[in-house]
Amino acid sequence: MSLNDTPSGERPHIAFFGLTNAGKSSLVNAITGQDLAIVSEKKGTTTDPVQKAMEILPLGPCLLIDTPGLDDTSELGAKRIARSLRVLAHTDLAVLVTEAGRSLSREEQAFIQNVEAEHLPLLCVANKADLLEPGAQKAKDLFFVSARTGYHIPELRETIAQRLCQNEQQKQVLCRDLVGCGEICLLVIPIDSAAPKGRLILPQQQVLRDLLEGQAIGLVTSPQTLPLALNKVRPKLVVCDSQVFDQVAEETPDSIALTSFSILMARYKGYLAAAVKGVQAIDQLKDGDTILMAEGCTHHRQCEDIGTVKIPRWLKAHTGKKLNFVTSSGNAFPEDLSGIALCVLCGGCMLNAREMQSRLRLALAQNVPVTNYGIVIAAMRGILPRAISMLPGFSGREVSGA
Ligand SMILES: Nc1nc2c(ncn2[C@@H]2O[C@H](COP(=O)(O)OP(=O)(O)OP(=O)(O)O)[C@@H](O)[C@H]2O)c(=O)[nH]1
Ligand code: SF4
Ligand SMILES: [Mg+2]
Repeated sequence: MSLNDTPSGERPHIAFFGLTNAGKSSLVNAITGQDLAIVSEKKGTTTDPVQKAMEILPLGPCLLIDTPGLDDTSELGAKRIARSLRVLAHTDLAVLVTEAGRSLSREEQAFIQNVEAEHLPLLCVANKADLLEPGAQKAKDLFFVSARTGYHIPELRETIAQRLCQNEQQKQVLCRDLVGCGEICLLVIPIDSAAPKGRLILPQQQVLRDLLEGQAIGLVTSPQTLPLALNKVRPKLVVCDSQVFDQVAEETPDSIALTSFSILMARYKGYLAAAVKGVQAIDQLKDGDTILMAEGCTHHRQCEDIGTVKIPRWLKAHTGKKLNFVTSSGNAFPEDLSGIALCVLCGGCMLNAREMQSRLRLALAQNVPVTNYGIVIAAMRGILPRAISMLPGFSGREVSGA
């Protein structure tokens, strides 16, 4: 996916699950109208989840994910099944591909229970309908399709789009609810050696885009020209890069609302309240504690060394403790968090809301507090109450000592 495409975190994730040979890969190909996935009569052809960013009508940009079979009995089968199930963490709509004319297997039934436990939308389709006797395609709740003949494929695309549109309508906006039509939002973006050459990073682009959609006026300044900008305009909201939070807080009058890109992202991805609660764990950190810094992308990170160098240095100085730091990146979030005292998530602009919330649930289930980059920086600088108090549902008093 190029930088000009819709980011994967913004695309609904549609994942296809099922037994080996059910026709998952064939169905992905039929829906996209392209030979993306390898198809064969040999069981276990797909060995790793394969994802592809696509535009399919009438849905628009989305991410289709083909997975290995849920009944893979090969030597590596258990690992492949675990990888398939891990895909559920970032799936917005699960499609269970069964075969027409047979009843659900034990694995398929267990999968349905798994999806229901995650409160995830599920679509069950019975593939290979072409092999049924005419008139036999009536089973309740099952969508009869044929990847081979194209039978019901346009209807399946429509149904997928409808189910996902319901999700989209419930989505949290990024910042346009904070700055009204015609009001000014001033973005403070440092252009230093850590900034990528020739472009803005994704959270900055997304905030600008959201302001435009809300008919607000988005202005951009560097920290150096912030005083000049504030002399010329009176913004309703200032949004800054977390790294310059303290300088921006000092120079922005208290009467102007101030927050960071990272805090807006945590709200957008649905875990801000938990992250504000989780940050209070920094005051309980002890010598020898290990902190997990979880980044959402792999190499060519857009956030440079903020998670790996700067926050660790600032946290050690703030707490005065001898802390250890471990890092995870991309989709490789560890399932076992034993020995982790605090988990600090990045803004997660490359990941979808479900993935961020699933990381949160996984950590909280193991009693590991979770917070995020911008929140931990704001808390260390003593400006967290101010940085959240303008957000609906927050007053700033959520932060202890505020
Ligand atoms: N008759 C018929 N055969 C189909 C249909 N869809 C897929 N097949 C065949 O079923 C076999 C398995 O298809 P795949 O798409 O590779 O199945 P899969 O679920 O991805 O299998 P694994 O990757 O092994 O888990 C192939 O021989 C396909 O040609 C269909 O609608 N009708
Ligand atoms: S590290 Fe996180 S916030 Fe930074 S660019 Fe990657 S996904 Fe986005
Ligand atoms: Mg396959």
